[in-house]
Amino acid sequence: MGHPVGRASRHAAQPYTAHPELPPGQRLQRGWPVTHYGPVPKFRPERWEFRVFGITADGGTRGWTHEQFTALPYTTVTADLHCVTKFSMLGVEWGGVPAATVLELAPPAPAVTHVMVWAEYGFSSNLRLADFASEHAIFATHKDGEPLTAEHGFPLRLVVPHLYAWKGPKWVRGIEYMTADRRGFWEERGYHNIGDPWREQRYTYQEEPGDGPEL
Ligand SMILES: Nc1nc2c(c(=O)[nH]1)N[C@H]1C(S)=C(S)[C@@H](COP(=O)(O)O)O[C@H]1N2
Ligand SMILES: [Mo]
Repeated sequence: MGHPVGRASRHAAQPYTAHPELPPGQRLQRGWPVTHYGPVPKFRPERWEFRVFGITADGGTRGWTHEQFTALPYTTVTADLHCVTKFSMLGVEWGGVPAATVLELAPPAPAVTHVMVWAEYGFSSNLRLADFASEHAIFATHKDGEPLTAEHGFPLRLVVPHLYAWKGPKWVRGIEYMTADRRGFWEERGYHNIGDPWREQRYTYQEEPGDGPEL
């Protein structure tokens, strides 16, 4: 494990971003640490469902079984991962279903501005619809060609590479379309509502008017 850290390989491994440097305050991590709150959930395929609910275009909800969800078109996205605790991993190849595919198959109503991403045990993270709709946002089932391990989010994790990694829940189970912003798990607990690593938006106290709902 571990990615080459030379500059040339960094550029080769990171085709999508224009940034040649690490985000401010970040350092490179070799290997792949496990970072999350709470226990690792057990995957029970017969009970697993990916749900789209909230303010959908047709007013209904949409559910995919694990078999159905993993049968959706598979793509890869190569991206860096930036944890707010200051480690970054470069050039990770995620494989899975683009968030844009979910938006297409179960579209939000026109009034929707934000998405709450829900995971096992009630973990959640809120995103602006535009961040969720990014062409690099992916519901990943694989990393570097291998299925995710349990501790890294199997069977499914969201990856939103242009934001800090907590904005990508592991063990994700669904999304809720919202017409107003609402804070997710870490966003309610001192972390920045938007979480752009390039602007070093780590903590709530750094928020400016308009960055997030009233606390
Ligand atoms: N469900 C869930 N997903 C989560 C978290 C969490 O606490 N719970 N932590 C996030 C954080 S802070 C990071 S840095 C990444 C870490 O992913 P990794 O453990 O695969 O490195 O997962 C994110 N996804
Ligand atoms: Mo993190």
